[in-house]
Amino acid sequence: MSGDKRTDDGPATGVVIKTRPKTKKPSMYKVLMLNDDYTPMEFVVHVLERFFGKSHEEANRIMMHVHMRGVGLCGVYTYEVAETKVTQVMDLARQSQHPLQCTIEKE
Ligand code: TYC
Repeated sequence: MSGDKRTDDGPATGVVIKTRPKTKKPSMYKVLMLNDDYTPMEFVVHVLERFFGKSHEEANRIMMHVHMRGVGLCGVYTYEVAETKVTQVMDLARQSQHPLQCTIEKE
């Protein structure tokens, strides 16, 4: 018999040691919407649906929160995605001649 039973103290084989992959979680950034006196409520709701994937109900809730409190959270993204969302919002607001502003804040 000379099969797979270990009978000496030779080097162990087939032992897999899991090493932690050296990856880092990306920093995340909040996209915040700011209130103003002129942008129509429906426009803000539209923006939240179109660029932040919110349902009509959630978009309304966020818009009203911003309207009442001055600032509100649209979403949390990696830097490049957050930056793109802000650009998209500001471009559409400018085209539509609304003063709507949104900003990025590191989480
Ligand atoms: N305050 C605006 C109004 O009364 C509505 C509004 C809500 C504007 C949220 C901007 O981010 C905003 N028409």
